[in-house]
Order: sequence, then C-alpha cells, then structure tokens
Amino acid sequence: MEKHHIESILKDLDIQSVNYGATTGTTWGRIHTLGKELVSYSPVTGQPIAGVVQAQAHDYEAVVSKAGAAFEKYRMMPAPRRGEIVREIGNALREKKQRLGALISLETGKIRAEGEGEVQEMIDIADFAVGLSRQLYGLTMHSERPFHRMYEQWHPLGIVGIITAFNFPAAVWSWNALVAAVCGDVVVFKPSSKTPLTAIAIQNIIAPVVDKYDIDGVFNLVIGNRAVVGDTLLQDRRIPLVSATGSTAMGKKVATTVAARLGRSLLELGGNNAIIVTEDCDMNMALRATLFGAVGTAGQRCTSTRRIIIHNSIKDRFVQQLVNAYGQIRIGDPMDPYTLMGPLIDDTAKQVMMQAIEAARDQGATIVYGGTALTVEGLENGSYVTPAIVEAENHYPIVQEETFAPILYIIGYDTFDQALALHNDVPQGLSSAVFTSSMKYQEQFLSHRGSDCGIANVNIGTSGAEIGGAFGGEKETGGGRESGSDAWRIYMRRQTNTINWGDDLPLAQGIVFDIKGEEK
Ligand code: UN1
Repeated sequence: MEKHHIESILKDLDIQSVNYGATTGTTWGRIHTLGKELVSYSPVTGQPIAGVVQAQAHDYEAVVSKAGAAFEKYRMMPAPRRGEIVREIGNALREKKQRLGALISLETGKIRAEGEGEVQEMIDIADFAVGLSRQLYGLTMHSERPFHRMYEQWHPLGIVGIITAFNFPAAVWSWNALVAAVCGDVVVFKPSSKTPLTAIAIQNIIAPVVDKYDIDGVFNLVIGNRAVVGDTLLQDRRIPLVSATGSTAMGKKVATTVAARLGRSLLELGGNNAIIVTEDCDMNMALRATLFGAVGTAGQRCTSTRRIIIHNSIKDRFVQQLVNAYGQIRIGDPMDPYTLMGPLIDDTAKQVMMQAIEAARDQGATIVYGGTALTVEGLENGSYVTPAIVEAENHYPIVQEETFAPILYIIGYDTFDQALALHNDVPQGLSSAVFTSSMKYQEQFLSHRGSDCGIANVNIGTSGAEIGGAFGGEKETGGGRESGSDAWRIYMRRQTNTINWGDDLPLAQGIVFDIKGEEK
C-alpha cells in the first residue's frame, strides 16, 4: 500500500502522528496529557500508523465529570431536537464514508467494501435513531381505582459506558452512542486498544456537529489501558449502564463487576454460529452464504459462520465445492478492490488460529483445506493466513469454543432433529441459519424448540444483520440486545406514574386503612 495514500487518509480525518486519547467531543475540548503512548499498527503492513497518548486516571476523571455536567443540560433538550443532532452526525458520516471506511480497513484489515459497509451501518443507525427520537413511547394503562390515571414514561438514564472490540470499531459505537444520544444520555467510549485511531476519527468527524449544538461532553472518548480506564469505568457508580462487546471471558468480568454495584450491563459476547444445510436446499445459495459468513472479515465477526451442520447425503459434494471456492479467494491487501480476505488483526490472532488448527487435529479432526500462515508479497509483516475447512465433530472441545479466525468446522447429520440438537449444543447463542426449501424444516428451526440463538435466519447466512432488528444473543453471548427494534429501552429508565384527580384516596387491592371511627 502506498505511503502517501495512507497519509492522505489520515490527513483527511485529522489524525496526527500522535493523538490525544481523551476528548469530550469538540476540537477545542481535548485534554492534553502526558500518558504513555499507544501505537496503532496496521495488520495490513505490520507497520505503525500513528500513536495515541493514553488517558491517565485524571483524564478519565475530567472526562467523566464533564460528561456528568453535560448530561444535566442535555437531558432537558427535547428528544426530537436530539434527533436533529443525530441526523447531522449521520450526514457528517455520509460525507466521510470512503475516508473512514479506508481507515477502518487500514486499522482492522477488513476489505474496503466491508470498511465502507461498516460506515453505512453507522449511517443507517443514525437514520433509525432520528425516527426513534419521536417514538420513545411509553404505555398508558387503566387504573383499578376511580378518578385515577396511570401511565409510564421513559427518562434518560445518564452516562453510558461503551466498550467495544477491534472488529467493528465504528458501527458498534454508533449502535450504542446514537441510540443513547436520542434517549438523552451522554456516552463515554472506550475503544479497543487495537483500533484507537478509528475512534479518534469518529470524534473528529462529529466535532463540528458537537460545536454547532454546543453539546461538548455528550460524546466522550477515553483511550487507555484496562487497569486505568476499563476497570475504573466498570466500577464507576456515575455510569448506570455499561455496554460491552467482546469475548465471553471479558463479558463475565463486566457482568460481575457492574452487577456488584447493581448497575446495568448490556453484553454482546462470543458466538459459535452455525448454518444447517438440508438435503433439499439451494446449494449454490448455501455455498455463497457460507463463503461470506466464514471468510468475510477473515472470520473475525462475532456473527461469523463457524460451523456447517450438513445432511450427510450432500456433505462431500458441498465440501468439494467449498474447497474449490476457497481456492479462488484472493487474500492480501484489503485496500485492493479484488481482495476478498485481508489479514487477521495481529500476530497473536494468527498464533491463536494455528493453535486451534493444531488442537482440532489432536482432537480427531481432518483439515480439509488451509489453516496455514501466509506470506503476501510486499506485505511480509502483515498477519495473513489461509482460511480453513475442517471436518470435525460438534463435541470436540475446540469446536465448542469461539476462535476468532476463519476456521469452518463441517459436521454431518442424518435427521433434522439431530441437526437441531447439534446446532444448539454449544455454550454460545448469537446467530444461526438454515438453508432449506422445506417449510417444515424452516418452521421447526424458527419454533421455540428450534434455534436457541438471538438471531435465526432462513436462506440467509449468519453474519451481516441489518440494523433494524435487535442484535444480540443468548447463553454465553450475554443476553444483550443493541441496535434496532426496541433495544433503546435499556438506555432509559422507566417510570410508572399514577395520578389521582378525585377527592378521595382509595387504596389499591381494595385495602381499607382508615383511622377507626372516622366518618367516611
Ligand atoms: C460484531 O461482529 O460484533 O451482523 C458485529 C453483522 C454485523 C455486526 C457484527 N452487522 O455481522
């Protein structure tokens, strides 16, 4: 990749060679600090892109107190007006779609189409949130008492902590921040230390909107290490909700720490997503969905397809065609429009993948294709691999785990009941799919004794969900729901109001509690 090309991306997004890791959202509001520098390396080249001065305890403190003060003011702004702000943020993102998409590619290694797709996801949720700003509905209910009215309303919650993973460094911020913003909350964003520049670019893109509406302190960013920023945020009683995306191990820590202070957490953790491929399906469609699900984003989506549960009568044919398709995938520079698979995020991820392949082999699996390190000419320091197809059994310990890499396990079945049992027999429960032409299989898959995941698709792969639905999963995926539908409710507090407009004071449940002898 050309050096000047990288420089122009950075310049356009106002990324310096050293950036400040704590900001309250405006260009003038940055807090200058003397923390330790964090260098962001591109997995594409293995070279440093730029550095960030990490926030120290006093920066964190300054940002959170500013956020708290901003909340006092911001919550009084009518929700539709907050929607206007989010609309302008969406427009600012539209203008920078290519640039931000390119930076995401550079920093995460995902291909350009997916980098831009991620920004499109931000724009889509912005549009969704604008509409939502006029639809934060509560219910009214009929009181059991005469001359009484009951209803509920939704109030802003306060400061929302957003902890995100490297693989969707921008979209996951927007699911949380833009919905929280129309709800009247303010946010403190702690991005993955692997993708700090994308987070800074987002702050820079929205800064003019923050300035225009004088809402400094509503969108905050704190880049720092786990001990100084992450753990402090989890324990911080000023932060009523922590939304966290990442591994199940990390999620357990978030859940227990936040629960210990009776805070709320919204968790979107690991997946172990499968596609059931039935004997009567459109095989070509199933193949294409598998390819995008397993190889797209180099298998580093929480929705990536990790298991194919396929009818034994078509298994060999499917595997053969899949091997053929895998052989045609262009792996390399994600900025090249012909590339379909870029690198893994770093060398550690590469090692984890190689260890998983080893473990699979030890546990009895057959490596049918790939699973090796790859040297790409001109990008010798990038973390490239070949995607793997592995014939395995569902109960192997390695198959039960989420490995954040392009490893696809192929598991055969004979009856659909067996397929469903295998499907659900993993600790995670995020996304799932069936490819079938049978209405019976389809309905069985979607029924309450079908897929146990938060997302269940028919003739669509496991990844690439639209923002309009609630996103998240069950079991070790953590139970949270973000993005569309009514996921906004977790960012607000519900208040039930009962109003007596009569002259008497009747009690609920017909209880009489009068002072003896008092005349009625
Ligand atoms: C993630 O990997 O954390 O459904 C999110 C998808 C994307 C989001 C993935 N819309 O694959």
